[in-house]
Amino acid sequence: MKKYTNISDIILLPDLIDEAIALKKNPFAFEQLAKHKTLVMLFFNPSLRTRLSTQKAAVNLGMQVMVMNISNDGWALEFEDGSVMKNGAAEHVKEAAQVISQYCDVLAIRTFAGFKSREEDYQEKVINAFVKYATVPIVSLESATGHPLQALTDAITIKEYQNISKPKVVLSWAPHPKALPQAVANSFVEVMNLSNVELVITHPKGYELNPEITKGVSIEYNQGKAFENADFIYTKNWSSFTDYGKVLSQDKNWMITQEKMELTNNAKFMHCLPVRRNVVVTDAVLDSENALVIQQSNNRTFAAQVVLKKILES
Ligand code: AN0
Ligand code: CP
Repeated sequence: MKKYTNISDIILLPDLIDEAIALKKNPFAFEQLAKHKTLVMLFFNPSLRTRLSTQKAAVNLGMQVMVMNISNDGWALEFEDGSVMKNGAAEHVKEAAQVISQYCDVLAIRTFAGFKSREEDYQEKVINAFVKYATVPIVSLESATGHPLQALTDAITIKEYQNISKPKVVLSWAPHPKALPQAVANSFVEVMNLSNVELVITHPKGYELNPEITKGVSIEYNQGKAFENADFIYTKNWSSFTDYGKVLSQDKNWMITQEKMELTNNAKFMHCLPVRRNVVVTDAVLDSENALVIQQSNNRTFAAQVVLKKILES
């Protein structure tokens, strides 16, 4: 693996999942692999799980880790080629990426959607600038339009908890007061498209995801109908793709409740976290035995560990 910024960087998903599960059983089996190697993690945005689990994953492989909250502590970066840097930005990504590369062996970056323009976000200007100018492999810790480490985690978790060979997996939109990226939903759809599952997406009209990503996936606007026979309910809010970055609905009827979970085939409940209780999902669902959110967050370590291992080995 040369980099991990996209689900398309995965070579063989089933093998990667099996290897992650093996690492979970024996996390220190490769503790010599990355001795004297360094991971730098740059955060343009907040994080709890990604920051701690990726650090833990690196340490499990014997790596050193340096973390920087670059938005607060670094110089403001310029990303446009040929710009006259008279305004806020003090340093161009062209230098910054090459400089950082000299201090590490893998560079991981979190950079959320800016919501200024759909074109800009879907061009992935920030992470692609680092891919272009850095001289070490890049790992996405969630970029403007994707969260591939989360999606790999989710595929691992589904593999662990499925009890039929082809489970029905429902990705359900749920309300949220703020405009959130499509990143988690996009990567989840992409990884499910590589998996042996029946995927159904349910959301209110107007919340259609990028049609290039959902091509061929069944969309059911009736949430209750979508939930019938589901084995996994994966919930996430996202803001509109067509009316880009807008919150079109906060309809409480889309919140995940115990009554809705009862329509399913005793489905497991999944969410990437952080989640707003009693807005996205009720306490009863989140506190139920069917909720996998804590187990999911544990798997973040092994998703990151298998990705770092693959990159270091290649
Ligand atoms: C972010 C998002 O929706 O992309 C990060 C999720 C892992 N969520 C929030 O900002 C609440
Ligand atoms: N799921 C996830 O990426 O969480 P953080 O934003 O806390 O890293």
